[in-house]
Amino acid sequence: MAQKRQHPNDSTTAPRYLGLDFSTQQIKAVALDNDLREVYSSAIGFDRDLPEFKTDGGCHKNGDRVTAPTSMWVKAFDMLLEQMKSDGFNFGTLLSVSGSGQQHGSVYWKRGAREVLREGLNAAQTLFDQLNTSFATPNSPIWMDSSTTAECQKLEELLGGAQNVANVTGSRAYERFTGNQIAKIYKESSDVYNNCERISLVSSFGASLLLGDYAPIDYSDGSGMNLMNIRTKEWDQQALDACAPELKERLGPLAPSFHPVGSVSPYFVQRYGFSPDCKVIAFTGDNPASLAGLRLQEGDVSVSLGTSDTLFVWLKEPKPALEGHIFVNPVDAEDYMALLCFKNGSLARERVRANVGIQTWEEFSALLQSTSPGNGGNIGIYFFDTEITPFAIGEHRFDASGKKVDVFERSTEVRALVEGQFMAKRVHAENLGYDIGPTSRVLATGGASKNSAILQVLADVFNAPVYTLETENSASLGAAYQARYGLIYQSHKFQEIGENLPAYQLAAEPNADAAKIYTPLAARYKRLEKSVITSK
Ligand code: XUL
Repeated sequence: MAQKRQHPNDSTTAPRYLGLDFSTQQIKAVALDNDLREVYSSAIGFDRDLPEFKTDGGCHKNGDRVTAPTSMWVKAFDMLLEQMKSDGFNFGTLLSVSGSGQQHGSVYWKRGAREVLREGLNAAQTLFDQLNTSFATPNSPIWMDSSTTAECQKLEELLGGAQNVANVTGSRAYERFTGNQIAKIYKESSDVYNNCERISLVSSFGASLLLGDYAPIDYSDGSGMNLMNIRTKEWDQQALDACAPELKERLGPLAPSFHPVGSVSPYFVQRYGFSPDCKVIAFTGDNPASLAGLRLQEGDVSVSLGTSDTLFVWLKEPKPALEGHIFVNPVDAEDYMALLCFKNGSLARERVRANVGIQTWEEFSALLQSTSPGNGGNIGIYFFDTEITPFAIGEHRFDASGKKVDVFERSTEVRALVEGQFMAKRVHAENLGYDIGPTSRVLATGGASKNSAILQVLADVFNAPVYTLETENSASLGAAYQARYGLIYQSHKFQEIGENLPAYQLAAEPNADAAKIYTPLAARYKRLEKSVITSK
């Protein structure tokens, strides 16, 4: 059964904005009213609601090749709309729709598919029945695929090295990035490539369904392909040529993430009662959409403390590096965002908790609070699993003199872990161009953001106040915000749309001497981290 939630007022005729999220395991819809309050949500889970596609976690894994059936997404979209219809959702109230998609995944439209989208859709039939033969390959590679190491090496070689690829495209070559995925398809299945008329990202694919035509790829999600120049916001010809011939025409144009790309196609007007004036705002990637959903501002960092930890950093002047990703900012195309993933998040926190022989987070907090900021100069680096940022593994402990030691006393160990994790975040954010300023804020989300002792360390290390907020569905919410913003961006700033929304909760403020302690300690951490890096 689909999950749904409906506000009692939903049958009203007041204006609505719709955000769709095409994520790895489900498609979700969130509708907001004019005050951006959620009035409706519904979701279709791929494994649960579409068992005929036999996916596990929304995909098929074959070694390091990971794909999803493209037509499953089409069918899920049909089901989601039918679900909304049977819930009595009034599609005619929608002024605009936007969406987000799992990043990097790609869709290969077959020659002739544009014609079907534009002219051939019959409102009496499902999209699935009419489009399931419109793809040059039935399987879309997704972000979990890691089978393109050879293509990455080739791209870095042809563009003069990893740092050069990062300077142009915002990231060094990554296996899941779409250019390398396209290069693999071209190399291994040239018939698929030759028979393909347009390549969409999952995001622009979703927009194309609604638009009844190929939607442009947006700047932010386009930054996750290793193909777009993040400064000129144009395709980089050298990168295109390194991946496959005649690629530019298959990718089509690019657009700012909050721009209207057209109105919904007559199919949706006839079948579901959308207004013919309902605008489609460019769809974007789920991480950029989440930045919008969190309502990040210039100077802000968001830290999601989950199984792995993820950082979004708002940047004015990006400095691409070998770790992390720079994307064009989804709500201000002149600015940028950095995305940093730290694999050793909660699992590492849980492991250290177990290692020091305690069962609860209360005891963990008590040990943390029994030690002083700066930990007497002791620094720990805990990469139990091979870390992504940086690429390194192992437990490393250093005393105040910089000497490697095998063990710390229990409370020192706990503080070393938490300080080490947050100094890593600060150092890598700074490496990409982040600069802690007087108005900087840290927004903490995820499981560990409930722990105030941990948040105090976060505030001290970043020397900035820490706020928390509930963010169960920041991607679909961000997409719905973009739907609203796309109608008014010419006269408003993105931040203005959220003026009536609840404020964030202040959770921790930095101690007066935080900068004095952590600026030099973070510099020391940076040097020590370098010394434990395994070269890639
Ligand atoms: C980001 C990434 C994932 C997907 C998940 O680079 O690969 O976060 O976007 O949906």
